[in-house]
Amino acid sequence: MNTQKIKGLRGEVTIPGDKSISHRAVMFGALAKGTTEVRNFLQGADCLSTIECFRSLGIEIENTPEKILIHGKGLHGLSAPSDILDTGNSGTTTRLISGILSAQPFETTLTGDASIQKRPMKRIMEPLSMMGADIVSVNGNDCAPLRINGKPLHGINYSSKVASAQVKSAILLAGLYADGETSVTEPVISRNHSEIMLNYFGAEVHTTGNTATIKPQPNLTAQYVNVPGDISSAAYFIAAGLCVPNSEILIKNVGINPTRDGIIKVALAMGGNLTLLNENHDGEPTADILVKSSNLHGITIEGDIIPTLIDELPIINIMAAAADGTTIIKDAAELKVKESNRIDVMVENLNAMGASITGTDDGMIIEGGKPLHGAVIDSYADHRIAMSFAIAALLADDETIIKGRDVVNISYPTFYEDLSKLQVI
Ligand code: SPQ
Repeated sequence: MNTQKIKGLRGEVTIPGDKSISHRAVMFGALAKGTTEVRNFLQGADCLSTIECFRSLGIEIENTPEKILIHGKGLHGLSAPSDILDTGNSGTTTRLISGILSAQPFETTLTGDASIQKRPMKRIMEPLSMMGADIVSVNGNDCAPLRINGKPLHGINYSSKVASAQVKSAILLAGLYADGETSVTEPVISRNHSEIMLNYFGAEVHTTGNTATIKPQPNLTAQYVNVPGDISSAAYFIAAGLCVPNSEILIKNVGINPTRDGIIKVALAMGGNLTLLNENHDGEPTADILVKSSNLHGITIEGDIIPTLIDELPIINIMAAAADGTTIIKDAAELKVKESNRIDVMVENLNAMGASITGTDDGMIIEGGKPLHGAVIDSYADHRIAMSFAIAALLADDETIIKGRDVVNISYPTFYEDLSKLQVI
């Protein structure tokens, strides 16, 4: 990507559907009886991987530009795939579908791309095995490919070491098929889209503190799902509006679920001029977000807020580089096991642009306020890295080139188009 330092950004952007919610709508629709209609579905490569996996499991899914129709066959309606399931680049698809496949009366092998084959799967293999699942890592390295031989499952009370919605969701989905209640306790609560949507489809999930409990179900019922805009995608425009001088951007229809809204809290704590408008609290809450250029200052980001902004930490690094003073990020070791090692990759690329950032065991320290200059950036095939540095490029002198720029297709296929629609002043 070639961009030059610009003087200001103005305009409006409507963010595409939430990736986490789009995945879950397809999965739960496939497990429900009847036709589930999904509006504002994210047509990103990760969510398309989920669609393809469920088609391979015998579910008819119609994908048109206006809506997705999932002709679900109920909890016991999946059939054995004729080939290995391909989960692409998607950790969410890989881990959640494993919970479902653990209870099916057939054997499945699933795998994904080079990045997926390095991401840790022991975190789901362990609890699913405790439930009675037969799930093995084919290469014996606790990563995909995974071979799953479905078995009758029993309920467990599981205490997870990591705050992970993917671990929690895999266990809850297996719990739908178990012989008794299943509960998952997390050290800190992670995004709760599965709990909300499972209840909407007729399951019984209760949350007390950091524990989610599900009862086994005879079936789920098809629903209408309108997917809110993805706050993780909105984050790039929040950062652009706050950090590029003379800017004002209205970001429309963004999901502001409190288990995902850490970026809003951080932007405000850094001194950002950010206002929520048109809040709607029916189902998954949404709002429009108005951001204006601000003089940001460094802060410490740690503890319970981390899971609510884990995917936004790369772009928060860019905001921190533009801010005055020091930003310290702690308790975010999970960044090392995402699509890339997001600590190492941020440190390498941001320093290449003239910033001052040091990696730590569980985060990073950024000395803000250093002028950024253009550089050649390697996205390491990670969509969030490519989008973060497209915004950093707007703050830099000279040209920035992003290697692997098209990886934005994973979660935000129209990202560059939407960015270039803003009026440059
Ligand atoms: O699906 P994937 O590849 O894991 O995607 C990422 C992302 O940046 O888009 C993580 F790399 O988001 C995860 C997120 O980090 C999506 C997710 C979900 O939909 O349940 C939960 C988070 O992961 P985890 O491991 O904390 O549960």
